[in-house]
Amino acid sequence: MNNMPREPGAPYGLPAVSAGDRASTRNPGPSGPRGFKIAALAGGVGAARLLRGLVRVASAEDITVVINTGDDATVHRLHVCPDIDTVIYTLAGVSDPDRGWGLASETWNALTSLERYGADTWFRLGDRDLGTHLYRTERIAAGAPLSTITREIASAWEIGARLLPMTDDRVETRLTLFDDSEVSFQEYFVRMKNSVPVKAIEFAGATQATPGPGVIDGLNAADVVIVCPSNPLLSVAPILSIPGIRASLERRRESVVAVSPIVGGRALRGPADHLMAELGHEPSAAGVAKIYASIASILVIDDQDAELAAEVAKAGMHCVVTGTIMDTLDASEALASAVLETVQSPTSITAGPRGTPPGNRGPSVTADLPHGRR
Ligand code: FO1
Repeated sequence: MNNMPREPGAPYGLPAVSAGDRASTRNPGPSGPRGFKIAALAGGVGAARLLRGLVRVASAEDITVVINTGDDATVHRLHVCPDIDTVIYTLAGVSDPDRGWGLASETWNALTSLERYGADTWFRLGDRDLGTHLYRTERIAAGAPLSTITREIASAWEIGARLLPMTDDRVETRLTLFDDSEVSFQEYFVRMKNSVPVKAIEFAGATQATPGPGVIDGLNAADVVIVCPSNPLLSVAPILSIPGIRASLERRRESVVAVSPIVGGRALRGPADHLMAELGHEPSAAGVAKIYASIASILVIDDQDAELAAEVAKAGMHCVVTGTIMDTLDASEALASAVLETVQSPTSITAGPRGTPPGNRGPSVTADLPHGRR
């Protein structure tokens, strides 16, 4: 663990972010001292928004991101990795701000041509985005592993953080519906607009898969592991299903901090709230705590859920209450700072309200574990 002295108002072991760093939208470069290692487990848009804040308060080269690939799909014979691309495009500052996925200023001419021919176009690939899928598909056909291709694509977008697919093997998230039919993640999420109740989720191929190169080492070497505010059952669970990953977090759960994707009983994006209910979990920050208690010791929840802090503590996690809605870059940065601060001392955290610049935080609400449960 890193024991660097902490500057006033700075996240743990990291200096306060300068105004210059905050002004830039694309990889501002290292703003913290080298050596404080951060690993993150990431799904799509929620994770990408936290990571865009993280690269502004920590040195990008000290950040390792393990990304879900259970959502990957073959579309028009192209290999599409939605979560990897969402993280890359967001960190590069080129993602579409409204959709959260795909590229900004996108056009859809190829899709329109496909429509003319009567092809299936429910999964929309934009013209600019197509280049990424064409490149990845060609490289896969040439025998390159997904981890190598991801490094190449991230490097082309000048991403400083190390982005790792959870595995180089094919692992597919599959959902069983109440009529016992089985659908892929994208069929459920996009085609069915995640509006059908789900009976079970499976990560096909997971038991035979191995973690991608650097994944276990990156998790073990990190001073802190962040579980990003992604869907616990559809985005984080596939990562944990890869043999070895869950165990590596369980062993060091004291320095694993999760951020709840559920705010006020609702998922900010996607189906996490109703999916949790359908699969027997309480759709709340307290329900998230019960899912994560074995792998993480700290849960960051939103101000709106402050009254759930005691329940989170009862589930066995230290609870930190702060603004978690990342509707601006500053909010992403403030949350990233607050998350890093939690590993300093979960019982005396100062995480300010949403949008409060680092170094100018108000008091937070924290709840500690019931006596004897540390
Ligand atoms: N999401 C949609 O809701 N509709 C789409 O047509 C769609 C296409 C798409 C293409 C490329 C890509 O990288 C992502 C895309 N997404 C689309 C997002 C994706 O389904 C989800 O965001 C993730 O899989 C969940 O994290």
